[in-house]
Amino acid sequence: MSFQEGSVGVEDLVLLEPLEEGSLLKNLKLRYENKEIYTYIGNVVISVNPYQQLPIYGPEFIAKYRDYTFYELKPHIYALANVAYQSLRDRDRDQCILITGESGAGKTEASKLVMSYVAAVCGRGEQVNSVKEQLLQSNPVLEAFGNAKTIRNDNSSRFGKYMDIEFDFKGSPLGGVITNYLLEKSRVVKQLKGERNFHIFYQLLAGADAQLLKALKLKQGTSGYTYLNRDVSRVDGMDDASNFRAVQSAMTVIGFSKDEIQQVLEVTSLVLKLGNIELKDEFQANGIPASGICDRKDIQEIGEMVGLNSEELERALCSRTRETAKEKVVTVLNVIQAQYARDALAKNIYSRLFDWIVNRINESIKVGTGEKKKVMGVLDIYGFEILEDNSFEQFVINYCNEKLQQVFIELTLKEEQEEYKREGIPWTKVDYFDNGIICNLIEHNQRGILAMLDEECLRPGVVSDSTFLAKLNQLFSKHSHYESKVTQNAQHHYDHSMGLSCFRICHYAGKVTYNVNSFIDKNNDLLFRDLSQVMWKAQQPLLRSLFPEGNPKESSLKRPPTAGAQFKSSVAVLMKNLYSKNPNYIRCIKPNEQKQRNQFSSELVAVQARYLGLLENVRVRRAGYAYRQGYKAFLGRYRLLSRSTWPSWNGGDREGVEKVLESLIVSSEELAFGKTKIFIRSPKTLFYLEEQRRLRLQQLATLIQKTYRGWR
Ligand code: AOV
Ligand code: MG
Repeated sequence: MSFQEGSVGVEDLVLLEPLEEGSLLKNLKLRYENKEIYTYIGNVVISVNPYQQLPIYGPEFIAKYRDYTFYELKPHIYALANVAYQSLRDRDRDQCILITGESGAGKTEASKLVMSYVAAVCGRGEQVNSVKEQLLQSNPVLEAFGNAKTIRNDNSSRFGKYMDIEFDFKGSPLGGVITNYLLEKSRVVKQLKGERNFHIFYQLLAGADAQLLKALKLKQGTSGYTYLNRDVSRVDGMDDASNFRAVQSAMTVIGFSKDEIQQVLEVTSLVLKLGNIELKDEFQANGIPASGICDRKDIQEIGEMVGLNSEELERALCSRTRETAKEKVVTVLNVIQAQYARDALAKNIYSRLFDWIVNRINESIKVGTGEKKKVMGVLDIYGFEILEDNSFEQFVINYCNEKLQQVFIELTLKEEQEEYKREGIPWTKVDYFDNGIICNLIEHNQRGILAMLDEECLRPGVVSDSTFLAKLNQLFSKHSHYESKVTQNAQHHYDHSMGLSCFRICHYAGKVTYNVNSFIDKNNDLLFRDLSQVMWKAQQPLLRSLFPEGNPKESSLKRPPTAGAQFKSSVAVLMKNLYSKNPNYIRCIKPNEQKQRNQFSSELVAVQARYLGLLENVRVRRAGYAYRQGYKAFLGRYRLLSRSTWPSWNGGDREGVEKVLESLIVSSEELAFGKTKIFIRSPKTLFYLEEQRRLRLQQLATLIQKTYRGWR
């Protein structure tokens, strides 16, 4: 059924027969087994992680895809990148590339393929090359600080990333802007069994020479650090030491000064050393439990390294000052509270360092505001997560995916229908699920779950995760996408798998049960002021700049927005940005849980295919037309195929297109004439047209050569 010689299965699922889940999976499997990891649904690319290096990348392939139109070669990310780039350059249409899929499905690799393709085809010259280098080198730096080995992926991005690459009118890159979302900072102090902390810690300990280690007051090897899991320190096939050198050199290319790099490493080392500060029980004279530091060595070394008063740090770790309008009240912290304060400080320092690094990169790649720019956005963001134990992090990640699904629905499905309507072409209605109701459940300004959470966080009096849950239960007891033990009871179907401290949301991709434990805490994301004040007093400029609220002149009453509110507003900005661009989709699929090549688990893929909405996507495409183009552009490209329109044509564009198509063997069912555009049902027909055009061009070239010889 394929339109490409020598291909396996169908290259475009639009051509699938019969159209159902089983055949879709079979087709993906067959192709995967033959190392064809890419498949289209119209202009959407499905990518199945090969877990092996395939010989389909690099300059030779880039050159090939650059010279052909979308359906002429085998499906490839390069083809998608090419269409996006050309349409940006030639048609002045801002683009975005949305890459989704679950952890380990290949999103980050796909985003790097897009970037390397665009870098290879766009502009030349010393200035342009240096911009390209900076953009590309941002990857190793962000991965060192933002990626980690997890059970599901040895190089898992623990943050979401959106990057706008900006071009001038000729299509040469000028620079860009990176936005990062929600670094998983809990990883800094604790990792699951079999997982690692962020790569940079291991890179630093493996790659720093004796002199640097000494300056950073570190010992070689990972075994001496509490914040680094004991059970894994190395990842197969990953060379931490050489990656450390690569990161340093990438930072230099981007424009970090030597001094800045040193400060970044000092702060990184500071986090490790904080973890080694052991706390012990102490009691005040009146018997009240307090806490103290077991061994002052680490805290003193921290003090020396970044120039802060280690006694003040100790005091801030073990006690807390509350300020009221009239007085300051100091309370001592018990060991559990002091450990909590220490870990909160470590997480805060690291996540603020990460934000600082992103900002610093942005400073280097920033483009002047005066210039007119064309933009290509690349979004590489965590896919939908259903873990055994789902918490606040999964909740916001899944919220983001719910919003992305909404963009997908609205832009792809609705746009498609609306375009047919505009063009006056009959449309067979395709039913699809509109997930607006779920988005609303989470994000509604007054009555959404996030708003309820904020309300609880800000409410005076005793608040807890359970008062928050009680509120949700009361408010959403009748909501069709909300469940909890309480509301279930009311509905008489009792589910033993759900704990009392849980609520469940029926996401578009499936049901997810969230445990409310520490929702309030994570949303509040507060750092005791004592700690930020000590950090702000550090002599090291970088560390100091990370804690502006530690400045005593800053009002202590101003409350920073909650984590949920921040995330919601950054998602809103992202959505606005995406809606203003022409979307291109890469849907990544993980073929097996073992990270193994040549293994395709149909069950695992079926789940992903469902929540990526692949079948629905094909249905819409099929009900419609795979290809469409304005009459003028179409005529421009194909008019040489008919004697009526070549070499000259004086009539209207639409009549011209009719003449061209009359002269070819194209069934009328394949075509629809809209008000401004011609619609072609299957890619096959397009491929046929392209082939005819190529033959005709060859013919014309020969003709010209002959004539030219005749003249001589
Ligand atoms: P992710 O970005 O989707 O997961 P990655 O892009 O990091 O997943 O891919 C995971 C691993 O799969 C990579 O480290 C490669 O080993 C392999 N891989 C992916 N794509 C390819 C490819 N095209 N060719 C060869 N190997 C590939 V996460 O960031 O965890 O959500 O959080
Ligand atoms: Mg990733």
